[in-house]
Amino acid sequence: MIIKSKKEIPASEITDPLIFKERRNIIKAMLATMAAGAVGISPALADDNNSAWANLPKGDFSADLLTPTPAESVKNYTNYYEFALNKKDSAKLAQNLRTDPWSVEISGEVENPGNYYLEDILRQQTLQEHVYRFRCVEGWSMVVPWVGFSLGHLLKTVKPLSTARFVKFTSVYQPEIMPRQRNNAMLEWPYVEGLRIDEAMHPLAILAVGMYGDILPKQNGAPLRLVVPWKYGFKSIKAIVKIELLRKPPLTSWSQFAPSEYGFYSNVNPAVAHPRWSQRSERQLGSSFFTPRRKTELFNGYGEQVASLYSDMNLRHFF
Ligand SMILES: Nc1nc2c(c(=O)[nH]1)N[C@H]1C(S)=C(S)[C@@H](COP(=O)(O)O)O[C@H]1N2
Ligand SMILES: [Mo]
Repeated sequence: MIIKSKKEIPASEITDPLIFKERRNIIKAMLATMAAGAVGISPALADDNNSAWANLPKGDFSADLLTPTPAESVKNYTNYYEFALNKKDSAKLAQNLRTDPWSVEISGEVENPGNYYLEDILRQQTLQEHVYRFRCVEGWSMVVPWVGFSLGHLLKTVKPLSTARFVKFTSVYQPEIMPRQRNNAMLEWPYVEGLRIDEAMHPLAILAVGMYGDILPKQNGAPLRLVVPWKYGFKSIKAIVKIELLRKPPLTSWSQFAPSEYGFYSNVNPAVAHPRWSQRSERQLGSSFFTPRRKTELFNGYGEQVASLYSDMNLRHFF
């Protein structure tokens, strides 16, 4: 068994609180190994020849041809509505978030539910750099070198039951630090997102703990966020504290708030306009005033990898 639930871990093995201080070091050490080229595909995935993953590219998903957006642009232009609507303000206010210690509850339709320290999860996962395009429904985009691990790989360690059809993600609730939770502003808090189980198991779906070769800044979702590059940015939920496997689709924060604007799938699709924004093109963060807008691609350019997940769906239906 790869990770254990708390009750199965002998007291002597429970992570020492001091180890939380070591999170950055754990990640840094793994990154150093990665830079040396020693990190390949993790054994659990390599053995998995009979699953849907077998035919997909393995190992390194870095898209060499993508040029990352300057890190400063990514760090200073953030959507984090628990803190503020304004992108600069949210980047500043998020510095107050408490990310230490951090544990993630994984429960629902699984054989091994539990509450897992992030450090214990990290020690069992293979970190890789994933350079992905990222597209917000507001019409801007960026290219980010995330550092993360396969969501599907983590889910497998808790052994999903055959009844697990959907995955629900919940962000942290810290109203004393997050002003818009305190004021009940806009969304129902905490922030909730979801995926269908096959989407969650897709190798492009990752949980990120870092970016640009360092730990994740608080405003970008530290210490643990989802990244689903073929979907609009709001699906990529930040500061995850709970992952539940469910029989039914969860009600997500944005669908609940504005059902006519935000559906469950939210795959990037330039042919289907959002009621308030055309989705045909995107402004690239960090590009100059004179740079033309980029043409948005179906599935954000990841159609070759993910289109088969939706072969029975009418993509002209918004979201
Ligand atoms: N918890 C939480 N997660 C969130 C959001 C949020 O407000 N709260 N905003 C979403 C939206 S709309 C986008 S576009 C991305 C932005 O990620 P970034 O700020 O790292 O660029 O985070 C998503 N995840
Ligand atoms: Mo967004």
